[in-house]
Amino acid sequence: MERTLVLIKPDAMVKGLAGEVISELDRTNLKMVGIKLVNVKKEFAENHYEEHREKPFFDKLVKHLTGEFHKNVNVIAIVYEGEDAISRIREKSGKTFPDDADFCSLRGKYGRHNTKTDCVENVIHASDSPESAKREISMWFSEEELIK
Ligand code: FUP
Repeated sequence: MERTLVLIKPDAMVKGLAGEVISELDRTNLKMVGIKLVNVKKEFAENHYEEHREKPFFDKLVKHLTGEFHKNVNVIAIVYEGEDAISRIREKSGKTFPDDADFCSLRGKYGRHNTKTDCVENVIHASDSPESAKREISMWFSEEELIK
């Protein structure tokens, strides 16, 4: 049994795609055990993307998650639980870069590289390993906010 964190990122929120994303993720038949709307602050976004702190795209990544490119819109954070939850959600998400992602994946369908802002607008974040899932879930949710 695994848990994984999903974030519906500002590009998807501003385009009204939250329902579509959740419908698609529901088809995995994983159990949703936590969901909330979050106004992401800069320092929090920097901690979320800690592993990329030294990368040249870090600043853009943080600006994207805080909604700076998308009217400062909020983000939806969700925790899914079930067998192989991490890989099943990653498969629905598609590869990191929308141009590389399967056409039928969420990133393939709805993502883009915004050439004006040079930002990878890739619709969702999904934990990539049990270690990162554990760290990310504890950052975004308290124990009380998750269904037992
Ligand atoms: P993923 O786990 O698929 O979200 O991908 P990564 O953890 O490798 O990257 C996190 C975010 O950084 C992605 F959403 C997109 C962004 N990114 C870039 O903008 N440029 C890069 O070269 C790599 C990642």
